[in-house]
Amino acid sequence: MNSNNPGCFKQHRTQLHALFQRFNALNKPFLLRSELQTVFNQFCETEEGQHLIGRDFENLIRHCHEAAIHDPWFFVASRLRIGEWQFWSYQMDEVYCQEVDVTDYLKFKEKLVNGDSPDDNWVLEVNLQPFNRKFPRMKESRSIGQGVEFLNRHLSTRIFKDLGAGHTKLFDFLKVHQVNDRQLMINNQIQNIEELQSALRKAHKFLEDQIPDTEWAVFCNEMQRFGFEPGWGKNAEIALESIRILQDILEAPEPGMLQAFLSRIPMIFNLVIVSPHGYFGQAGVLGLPDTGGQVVYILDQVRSLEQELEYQMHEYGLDVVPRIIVLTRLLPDAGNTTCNQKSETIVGTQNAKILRVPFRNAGGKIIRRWISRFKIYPYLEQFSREAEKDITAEFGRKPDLIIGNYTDGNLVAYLLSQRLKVTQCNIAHALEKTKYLYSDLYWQKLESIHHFSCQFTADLIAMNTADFIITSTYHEIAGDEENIGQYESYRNYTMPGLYRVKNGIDVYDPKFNIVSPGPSQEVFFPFYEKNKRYKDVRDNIEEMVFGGPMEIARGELRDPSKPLIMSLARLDIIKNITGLVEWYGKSPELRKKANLLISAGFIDASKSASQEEREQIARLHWLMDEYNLDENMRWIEMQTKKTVVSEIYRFTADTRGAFVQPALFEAFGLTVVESMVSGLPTFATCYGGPR
Ligand code: UDP
Ligand code: LCN
Repeated sequence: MNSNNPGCFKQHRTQLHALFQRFNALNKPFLLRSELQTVFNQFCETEEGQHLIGRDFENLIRHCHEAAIHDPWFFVASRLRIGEWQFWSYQMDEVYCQEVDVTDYLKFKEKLVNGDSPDDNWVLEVNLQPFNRKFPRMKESRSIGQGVEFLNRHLSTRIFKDLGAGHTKLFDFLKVHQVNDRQLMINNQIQNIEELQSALRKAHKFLEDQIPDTEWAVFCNEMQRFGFEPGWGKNAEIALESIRILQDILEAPEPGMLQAFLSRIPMIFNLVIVSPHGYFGQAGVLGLPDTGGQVVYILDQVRSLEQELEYQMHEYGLDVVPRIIVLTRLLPDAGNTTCNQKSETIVGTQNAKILRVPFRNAGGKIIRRWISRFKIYPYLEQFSREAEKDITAEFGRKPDLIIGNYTDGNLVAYLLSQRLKVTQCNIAHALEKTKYLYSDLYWQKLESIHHFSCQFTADLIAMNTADFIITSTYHEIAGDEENIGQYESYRNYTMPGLYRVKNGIDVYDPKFNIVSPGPSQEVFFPFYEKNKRYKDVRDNIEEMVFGGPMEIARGELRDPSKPLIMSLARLDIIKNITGLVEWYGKSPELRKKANLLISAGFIDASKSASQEEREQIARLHWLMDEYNLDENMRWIEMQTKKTVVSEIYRFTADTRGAFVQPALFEAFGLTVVESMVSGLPTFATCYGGPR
């Protein structure tokens, strides 16, 4: 469509007028993509509508993701392709259209929420694009999330194009490596790139003459005389390989080689993983409020990371012990969990621990009880100060990498990284913005509970300061043709009365890298691998599901021969467990064919510390009463042990059952992969990661 031709739709004036009236008749200030498409499709079935098929206007509506409407004005946001947007305004009476810039579009939305405001011109407008201007960007949407590959390609081309400057960069990079004040890789004997090349030749020749498995310690003096320090390899064979790769890069760089070389250089020895909210512990915590997949993800990640780091240290000949600290909140009133302990060794690791730091109020008094993840922002700066002292005391130096998790952890990671000048990595797990419809526009209404003003600001700061971001899926960054990515939703948005964001994040930024989590296969495995299963755990579950009255259960299944439809999750509104119970309750056919098994929350609401959870518990009881479900449905309290939870999936499979993940929105959904690995047919929400 030609933006210089505002009258471009004039020939279909009457049809467009009729269509706009249909949009207007919905009587909503904002229309979603699905609403726009439905109205348009219905209109196209009419005689009048036929005229718009195959025209520019159809193309525009098909790309439209949102519209704001206030008679006679109609503004649309059109997504030309992933991450690329255009904005248009239409005057409905005149059928006059023109392209507008993002600020005008956002201003129009603000007006619809807050009315005309005299302060309009004083709204803070955030544009982060200029800060990234010099950094390379990807162009193809299929490259999104493959930042490392892209940067290696980019770097090797630059080294190749500008051999002098590129080589100097590589040389400077090799010089900076140290651990515990000990120089690694190259020493002062080598002062420039020519000397490096000459030393590499000498070392190459020397190493070729060694027996391959001769250890570095045997020839370390010769290597030191050439200018080389530990880090090249534990023995002659590996060190020779590293030297060859570097020689090849200096001769003619190539991305694969660069990646291979960079991944051999030991750079991370001490790392911090930040996850402040919820109950971060190793037992008895999963399913408690704000405590689920993130804890599972981090503990699994710590074990793999430690193994990988130990392997690297060993292979590259360093007798350094990698150390990992998971930084979380100390909760004096921790119920039956260990979250009131200052520190805890992580099971299955050599040198990884959980370190807990309390939240304090302005007077310095420790906050004793769990508080919702939405309400912890006032405590994070003080938390990060105290944590900084504890971490540096623990390591005896600053860490090499700080990984944040979720909005609060990413904000703390940012604060720590800025102060300590350390590389910052973010993992969002779940960006709340896309979970709640119009959460940015109507933030004021949601503020008392959700405090999105803090949450989205923290997200924006952390995602822009992060050196790299790990996501679980492509979808999390960039969505798909029909859905906007979770990160993409931060590109431009407005929070009327607070600030508007013009360029918040660019999904083509190479800082994004996809690493999908999976379930631990020691615990989660298919139901038919009978020899790996624990009979006593299965028997207990059988009793819990098909047994009689118990304090931790409600409902008694009258016909245990029916397959089980099963779901388990934290009892948050967004998980929509109550939705599933309602669908089941309303379906006589389903009730005839299958039983429903729910494992979530507590049966007795007074056991819960969370208002949201208590409300969901009350609703579950109400639904069971309303639909008379006590003979078709068994509701058991949340199960927090992995051995039990994994067996519940397999037990469900034994009954020829299925798993349902009915969330209103799910960022990734570990239960979905746990269920699939267990061999269960799995039905998952189409909103978010599972898609
Ligand atoms: N989980 C559990 N007991 C419960 C609820 C959840 O053990 O009552 C575990 C579940 O097996 C999974 C994690 O907690 O490993 C939930 O992760 P998911 O990504 O599905 O959701 P989240 O809670 O992180 O939103
Ligand atoms: C948080 C969530 O809400 C889930 O969707 C993820 O699977 C989990 O974290 C782990 O990343």
